[in-house]
Amino acid sequence: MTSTSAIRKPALLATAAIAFALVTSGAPAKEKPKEHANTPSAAYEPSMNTLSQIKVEIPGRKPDDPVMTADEYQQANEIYFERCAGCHGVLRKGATGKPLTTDITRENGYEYLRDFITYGSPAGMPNWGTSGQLSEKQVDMMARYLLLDPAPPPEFGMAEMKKTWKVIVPPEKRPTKKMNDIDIDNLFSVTLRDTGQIALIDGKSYQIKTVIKTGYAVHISRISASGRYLYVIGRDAKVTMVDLWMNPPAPVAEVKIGTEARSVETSKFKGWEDKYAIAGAYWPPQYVIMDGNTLEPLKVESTRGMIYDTQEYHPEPRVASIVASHFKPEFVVNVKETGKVLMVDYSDIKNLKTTEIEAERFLHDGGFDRTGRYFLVAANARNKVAVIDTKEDKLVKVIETGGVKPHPGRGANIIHPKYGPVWVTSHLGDETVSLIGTDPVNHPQYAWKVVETLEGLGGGSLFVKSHPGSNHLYVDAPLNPDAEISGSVAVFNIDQLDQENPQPTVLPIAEWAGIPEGQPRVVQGEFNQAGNEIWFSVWNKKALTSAIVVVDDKTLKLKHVIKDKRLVTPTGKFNVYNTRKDIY
Ligand code: DHE
Repeated sequence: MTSTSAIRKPALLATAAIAFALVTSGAPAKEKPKEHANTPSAAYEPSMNTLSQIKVEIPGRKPDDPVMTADEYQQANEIYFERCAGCHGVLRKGATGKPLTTDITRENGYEYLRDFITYGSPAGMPNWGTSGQLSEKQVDMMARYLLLDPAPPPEFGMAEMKKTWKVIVPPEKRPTKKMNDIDIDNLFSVTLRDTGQIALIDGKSYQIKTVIKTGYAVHISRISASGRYLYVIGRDAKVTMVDLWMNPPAPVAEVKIGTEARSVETSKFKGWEDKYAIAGAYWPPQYVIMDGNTLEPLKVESTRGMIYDTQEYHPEPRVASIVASHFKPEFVVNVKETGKVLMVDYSDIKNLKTTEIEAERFLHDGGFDRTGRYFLVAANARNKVAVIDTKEDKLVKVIETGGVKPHPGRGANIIHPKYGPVWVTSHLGDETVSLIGTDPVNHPQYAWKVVETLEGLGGGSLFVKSHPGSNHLYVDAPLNPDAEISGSVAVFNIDQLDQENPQPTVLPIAEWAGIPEGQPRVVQGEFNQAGNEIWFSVWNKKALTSAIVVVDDKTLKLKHVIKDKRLVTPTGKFNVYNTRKDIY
């Protein structure tokens, strides 16, 4: 085991990552040094890859429009959606970045835009030109493109969805009992990001049971309450429903619910198990409730509307995380740009009732506390976490996390020796790991406060993980620029968290994987059903070898390395039991 001191570079990204791809007012920073270019935060802004593929035309010309061919406009539009829309919005009306509508860009003029794109700004706009990511020609093209009106991408309503909806195996033709010998509850669905596939891996033998084609740049998997069906979402907004009873498990239905999406979930409340699925889109800004058995789209709801605090209209509020309430027949839908949490009552979708909770802008990912009652969601660009009471349908509190850009995944629930039950998040922008008290009944003095902060390995952390049976808290740092850090995981001993300045053990996971090529990043720990081992993805470039490293949770020793040529760019892993029961 490597010692912590050798690897730790605590404040590595604290300042560099404070701002993430924001265009601020003021002049471009011509003197901007190269290292200001792409912080982990900037690199982690959404890329609208599938939206970029749509064909667009130059909107009606204005007399003083710059000259641009249709082909150039198309190319510039692709670059814009892939690199800029995540911050500045598909319609250029602004998100975490400033608006780039033509009233503003024309006021600033071509040269200003060209320099801004070339050199970036100290506040976080990447230096696309001087970093070499865009050529001089491309920068010139982008500056001219921004002086023209944007071409709004098409909507995607029920008619379009129905055209993509396929029931591959109708319910009546599906098996009536489990046809395979797989221990489904200990199966892992592993995202193979760059091949648009998932691998289903047996939690005991570590064998790949099957590989299934899913949507483009597939993102996450969620499991139906019964554990039989697996729902997967691609960034192209394609939902794939897999029947785990089939031999081998295979897709039984699919549908596209938009052009860009990130989240999917299924109904979990008693009496509603497996009844509905829901998916949320980045574009168009909407969520869709589907039949849980066939994926037939039943209800499409737009999220366009007013920002919770300024009460100004936002044209494209993206749907971020979605979870299913355990207390009511409700989905908890988190809307990024308007900062609202929607409690969508699915008990009567013909007369849909939604409770709209004011939370905080830029909601992203989150998870439940250990009781399953409180949902904690990161408003990452605001350095805050909002706590939602899913029993009362109310905001409990918005908490400053004390770090830069919290990114919990679903977070981790542990019992702190002093503060009782706490929920944990790490941060993209710095090394802070924040522990938030979650027990208003037995530990009211600590509830909804950051009771302790730990130092992880550095900025660029994406996920934390623990398990009720484990005495460890695991913190990754895959987006840290330092290869040694991004290839390692920090592990805190929960029993020792009441000691002064608890130090983690550092596990050199990438080294254990024994991959000589590339700079693989170690990402997202996921426990097996028993909670006695934790799996980490060793995520390399598409053409290079990747792996999954299995760690014994008791001894923190290497238990197994899964290597297989089908394991291309593994990232998220979803253990069937833990995912359907919200254990993390
Ligand atoms: Fe994710 C969850 C959005 C990039 C791996 N990611 C989420 C969720 C959202 C989101 C909204 C919560 C879903 C939910 O719970 O319903 N992710 C985005 C982005 O917008 C972003 C920043 C950029 C993009 O263009 O997509 C992005 N995500 C990534 C990655 O690059 C990761 C590391 C690798 C990959 O496979 O794409 C990645 N995201 C994950 C994982 C989860 C996730 C593994 C689920 C964590 C969990 O524990 O549930």
